[in-house]
Amino acid sequence: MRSAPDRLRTSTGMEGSLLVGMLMGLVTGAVAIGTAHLVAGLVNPGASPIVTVGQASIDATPEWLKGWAIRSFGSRDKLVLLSGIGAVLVLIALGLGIASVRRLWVGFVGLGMFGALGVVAALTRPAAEPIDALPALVGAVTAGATLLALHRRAFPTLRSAAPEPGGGAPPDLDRRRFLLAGAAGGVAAVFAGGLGNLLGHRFRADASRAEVVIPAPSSPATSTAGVELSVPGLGPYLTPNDRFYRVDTALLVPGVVAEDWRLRVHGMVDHEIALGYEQLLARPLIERDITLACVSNPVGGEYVGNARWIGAPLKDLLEEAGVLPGADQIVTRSADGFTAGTPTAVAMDGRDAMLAVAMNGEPLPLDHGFPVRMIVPGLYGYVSATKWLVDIELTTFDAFDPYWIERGWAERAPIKTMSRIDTPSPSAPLRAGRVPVAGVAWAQHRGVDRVELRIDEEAWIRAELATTDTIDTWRQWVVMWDAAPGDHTLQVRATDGNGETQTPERADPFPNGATGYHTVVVRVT
Ligand SMILES: Nc1nc2c(c(=O)[nH]1)N[C@H]1C(S)=C(S)[C@@H](COP(=O)(O)O)O[C@H]1N2
Ligand SMILES: [Mo]
Repeated sequence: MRSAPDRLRTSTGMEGSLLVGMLMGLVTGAVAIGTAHLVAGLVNPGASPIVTVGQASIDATPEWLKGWAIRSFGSRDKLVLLSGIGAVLVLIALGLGIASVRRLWVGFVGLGMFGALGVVAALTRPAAEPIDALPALVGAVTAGATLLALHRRAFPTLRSAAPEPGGGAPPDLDRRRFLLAGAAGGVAAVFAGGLGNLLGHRFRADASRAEVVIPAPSSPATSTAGVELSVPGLGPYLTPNDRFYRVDTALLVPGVVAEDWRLRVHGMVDHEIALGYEQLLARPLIERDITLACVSNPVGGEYVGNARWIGAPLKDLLEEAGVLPGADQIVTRSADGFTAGTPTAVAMDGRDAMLAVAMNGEPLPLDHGFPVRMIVPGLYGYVSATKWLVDIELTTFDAFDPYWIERGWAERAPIKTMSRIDTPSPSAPLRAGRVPVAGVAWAQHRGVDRVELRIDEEAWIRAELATTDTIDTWRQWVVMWDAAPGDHTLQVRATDGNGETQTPERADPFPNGATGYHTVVVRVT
């Protein structure tokens, strides 16, 4: 007879071990599929057992059953079949789990058989590669380890005691440790599976991007002769894609496949529009150089870049949809649920607001919003530049607060006039003599008319400006400086096309963009 406290910790009985077995089976099965799916996400999403075993099962389903499924469920037939297969797998997992309580080897044999099935299903797919066996193998091995760990947590006493010949008293159970381990296993399985899914999407999006051909724009960008000053240490006029800053809320880049992409234009419009990627590419496309900036960019910071974008004008699309009076906000939504709100009046005022599909001569990189993002010259990214764009809703500022507005950032955020000193850098050794001081200045959609440099609080010196063919990009500037030995403070300021000069007042990026003069201290020897 057990004493009362002992009974509390270890009481089991028939139903107890039945439940333990079922949970053990479910968690083990989930870990098998979750980890296999994760590995597939890394090596080849098509090699996930969910795909390979699912496909093999569908292929092996007798015709009469398939016919019945199609007749009864139409286009959802495959989902129904897969759910049926899933239900069978759950039952098998439950059974194996229950059997494993007494005879752990039964569980291992079962896992071995499923692992083998997964490997065969993966390797017999058309165009299979040896690596495709990996997901099922890893799934089976981690599931085996999970089963062992759960069993040890559940029955710590069983390890030492010799197994009793069938029908003995149920083994002792450590319920708390088992439930904790089971929950941890379940969470890990779901997490691994979800991660595998995201990675897998990224794979497919990469493949889809490789297939994309961007048509020639009907309105190409004008020539850029003279926009580039060649000064060592000054960055290029067009920022290469792999050096373009990236800012978003996505933990993992959403993998959107171009062929699956749909855009909905709805809300306060006369008629909704739904559009696929090919239809978007078939529209007249414009090509423009536009400098994008993040509101979080500190004075002198790197969260700004200039690219040559190709896209379909947003205005045309909105005119086709017919914007209803009063719809003062365009809310754009991404595949991962991010939202931005752009003033309708700004998008419609004739500037080159576009649904961009290409960046610097390539389809949009995944990190920068493939397949489609929005670009609106003159507005910070968080109120305009939605990446992985899937939805455009005409609404009002009163009716909806987008992502960053909910978090306190300004509702309307035109880009503030800003200038930056790129060279000389404070860290580099500088020799006395004639040195170029150079950088960029931007005031998108107002244009940069003047840049001035001040050295050691003396008079402002007017910088030489690179040419420009648009008011939507930054402008490079340079001043030749006779640098004398000693420490010197360099400061820059720009004046926009409306004659307004940058304020010297220092402000943090929150809530609508930083201000102040970029100031660099250099040591000349
Ligand atoms: N889907 C999505 N789009 C987004 C964001 C985001 O978090 N998610 N961030 C915005 C912000 S704050 C900026 S500054 C720009 C940056 O674009 P980039 O990463 O291509 O430079 O994207 C905008 N578009
Ligand atoms: Mo941003």
